Amino acid sequence: MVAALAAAMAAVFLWGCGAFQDIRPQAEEAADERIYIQDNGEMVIVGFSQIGSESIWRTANTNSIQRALTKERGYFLITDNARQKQENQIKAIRRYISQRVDYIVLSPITESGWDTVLEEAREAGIPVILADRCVDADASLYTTWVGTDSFQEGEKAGRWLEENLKEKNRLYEDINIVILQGTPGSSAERGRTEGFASVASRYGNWHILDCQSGDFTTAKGKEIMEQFLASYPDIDVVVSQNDDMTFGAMEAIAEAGLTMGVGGDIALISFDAVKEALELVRKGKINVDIECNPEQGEYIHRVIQKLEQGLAVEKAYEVEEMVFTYRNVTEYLDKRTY
Ligand code: GZL
Repeated sequence: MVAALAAAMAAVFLWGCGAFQDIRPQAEEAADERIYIQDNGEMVIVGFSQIGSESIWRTANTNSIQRALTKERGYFLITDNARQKQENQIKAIRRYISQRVDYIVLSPITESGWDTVLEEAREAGIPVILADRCVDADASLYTTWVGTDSFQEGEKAGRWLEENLKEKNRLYEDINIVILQGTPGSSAERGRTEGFASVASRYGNWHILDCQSGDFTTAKGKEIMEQFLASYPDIDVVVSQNDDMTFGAMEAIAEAGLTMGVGGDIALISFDAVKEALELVRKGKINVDIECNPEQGEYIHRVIQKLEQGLAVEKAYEVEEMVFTYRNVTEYLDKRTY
């Protein structure tokens, strides 16, 4: 392998894992599907530690990486499903180190607890590419991060609520908000929570009544929403940090005899923008869905290509994202593949 030594240029850090450099695959590049393989003609072996299969988004993320790192392109991909346990991810990384893979791709379930195992990968000379979520560790312990700006996603949710209340002349009314958070300590949960708070903190009349984790799953999202409804009789807005939890919350709201969405008793702000949720946006059942793009495989493939050819790579790469409401969702719905 030519280039694990390619120095990753440390970029100026913004929030989370760093500044963003867009390497969206260009049409002309995509035409050349012959992928760089190692000088010795062997396949590039990649060990992928995936968090689990907790959500539609996660499955789409796994599929994106498996579609990009194919045998036809010169890869031998080993995928491990950690079933939402950090200790399983650490075991998988140690297995990949002992198997002497060429690259490790890691989607870290939480931000902390990675220094030791990332040190072991560095000592073994194996570059680590972070996918999706980020780690709170020395940036020298990973080569690059391909992900999404969850703080910006949270900000977008706050700005949508601001605009929506302005349109209804309710910006300075008392607004009662509950938040269904994702996995505690994940960069996705932290970014979305802090991003939304950066807008909400400007309004003393926005009351965040409660904030609990539904762990990004439908079942837990329903359970927490039932608790919220039992505790707070006058909820105006639910901020749900992924569509799977939103689906659970919707069941709880309906079972409580309340309405939701555009013109409903409770407004729903969701994240991910998977097809099933965008259908509900189109029907006005979900007010707004903040996209988090799981299609990261092609970005990871192009990063590995650069590294294999001895080219420097940036410290962070962003995938593009939108905000969907009933106003714009229809034109994108049919293109949504997950
Ligand atoms: C976000 C990602 C989150 C999604 C959830 O970057 O880590 O994890 O929002 C998924 O659907 O479970």
